[in-house]
Amino acid sequence: MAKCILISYAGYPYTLSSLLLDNGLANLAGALLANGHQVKILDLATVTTIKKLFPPDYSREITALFQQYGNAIYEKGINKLIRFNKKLQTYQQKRVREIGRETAAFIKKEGADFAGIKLWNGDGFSGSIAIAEEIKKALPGLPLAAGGPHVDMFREYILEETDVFDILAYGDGEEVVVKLAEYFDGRQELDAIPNVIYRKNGNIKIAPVKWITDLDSLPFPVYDEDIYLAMQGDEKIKTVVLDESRGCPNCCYFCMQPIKSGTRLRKKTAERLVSDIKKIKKLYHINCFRFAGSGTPAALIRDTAGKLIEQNINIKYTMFARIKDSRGPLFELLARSGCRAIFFGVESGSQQILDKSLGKKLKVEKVKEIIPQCKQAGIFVITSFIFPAPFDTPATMRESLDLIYAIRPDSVSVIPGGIPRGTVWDKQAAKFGFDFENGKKDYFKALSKYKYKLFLPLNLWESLPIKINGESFHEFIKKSDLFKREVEDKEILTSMPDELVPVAEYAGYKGNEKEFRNLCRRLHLTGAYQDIKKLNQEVNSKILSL
Ligand code: B12
Repeated sequence: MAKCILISYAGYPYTLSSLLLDNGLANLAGALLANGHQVKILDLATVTTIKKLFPPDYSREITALFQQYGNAIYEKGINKLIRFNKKLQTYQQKRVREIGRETAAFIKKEGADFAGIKLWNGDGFSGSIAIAEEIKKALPGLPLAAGGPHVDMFREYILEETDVFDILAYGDGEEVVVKLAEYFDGRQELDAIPNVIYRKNGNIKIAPVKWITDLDSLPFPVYDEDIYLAMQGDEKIKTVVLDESRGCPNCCYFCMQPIKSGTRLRKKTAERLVSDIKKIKKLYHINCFRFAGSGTPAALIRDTAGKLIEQNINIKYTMFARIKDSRGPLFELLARSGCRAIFFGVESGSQQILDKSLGKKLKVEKVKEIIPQCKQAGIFVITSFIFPAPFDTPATMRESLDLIYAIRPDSVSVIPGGIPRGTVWDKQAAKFGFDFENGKKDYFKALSKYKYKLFLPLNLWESLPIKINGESFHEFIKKSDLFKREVEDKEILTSMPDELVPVAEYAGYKGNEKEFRNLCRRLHLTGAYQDIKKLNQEVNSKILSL
């Protein structure tokens, strides 16, 4: 039997969302334990990591800057902000190496046959490489496997960036991690394991994918404090993400989901979901949930909601849903069963952009019909918009803004259209007006390492070697910023994710989500770990009390 340490470092936890529990890690631990292996989870998205990455004098300096300049910080205070951002990045790059050494010391003390690292983008990726390098230095014989969303997105590009990981794993990880444990135990051939990517005789080998077809066969996720160590105290916000469905047959041109989890929709049964919820409530006293699927299937959530009401199970939950599957009466049922927020992918108010640029199979008229029904049921509605997308013009921007003003969602998420690897946009890039300045490979390599400069306005973020609709990356993302500002000017909130809606409610900000969003932003951007801890304590005490 093998012992595995699972590690996840997603970079500086820049949103409160980062502090929610990680279902991927809990599932992997569940799978290993169910097969007789040993496991510990080091989830580094914690309050302690915020403390480590943001020294008190830096925290005071940035707080003073925000106080001094107020809203004028991006104009009058911009040079100071740029200098601060650089200084903090340099500090964090050094400090993360120390986190790597601390992690290596932990593994040494615990003893392990291999480490499994979950990879994320931005400083999560560069930081995880630094941590892995420190582990390799201290424990040269310890095999390192890596998986997670960043591997799904970039696959073999990661092996071109670094050779610190011995094996990468993409797709569903529950069966793969068990096979890896057997491999490190000497009972399994690497060539026979699905979903793995590794170097063999100088070449990169990508094993074929295997999706778990029956999601009811997934192991029960493990959040025990002695396994999932960050469960101790108030390091995390104790909301559990439930894997109710995976895969998506829609294949919208821009979306990574079919690549990450396959084109076939797979789902748990309502019976299994309700049994998981009951077990999580009983074992961990947690009553706040979020569904993980990119669009929780309507029939599944209807059956689940019915059972929650029937069995008098008191929870709050949020999810992604599809407009084309939704109906008014469903929302009333969901609201009664504890649904607090739903995130809908709308993406554009222009039918032409939806059809030609996004391949979204959605009618603007349907958006106008469904969103008010969902709001009417008392559910907090978030709609996402991709702006700009290929072929967007000032006229289609107007159409999107007009749609937003007509339906007035409770919050809007705005992102510029990037090209996820493997999507229709990637495969037919030229047709959509994407022009890779130095070739596609160069673009994906740059994207895989792309650093977020959270203190700075988007136009000061590093550029990427791509032109979109004939414009530079900078010009393109500036338009996204402008779109967001127009929405905010009409008193519609932006950037409030669904999973934080119940958290805001527990923290006493129901109906005042804008203030909550601003508070969280300020606390995370100033490294105010003590205040974040207090917030976690307050929220957790309510999540855990029944
Ligand atoms: C639910 C969710 C969350 C939840 C749960 C986290 C999670 N499970 O990843 C919460 C709210 C905590 C969260 C937070 C964040 N998220 Co999030 N989240 C999602 C979402 C919607 C679904 C993820 C999910 O539940 N998948 C199912 C689970 C089971 O899969 P999984 O966690 O990836 O783990 C499986 C495999 O990856 C694999 N695996 C993972 N690690 C390893 C390691 C080894 C060794 C092996 C063998 C296998 C393996 O096995 C696992 C079990 O099958 C996705 C978007 C999407 N639709 O996919 C974004 C997504 C994963 N999040 C993203 C981001 C950026 C974040 C945040 C950084 C910030 C933010 N925007 O909120 C934080 C960081 C969290 C942290 N730990 O610090 C990005 C990641 C992009 C990237 N390349 O890194 C995504 C893809 C959204 C996007 N398109 O931008 N998120």
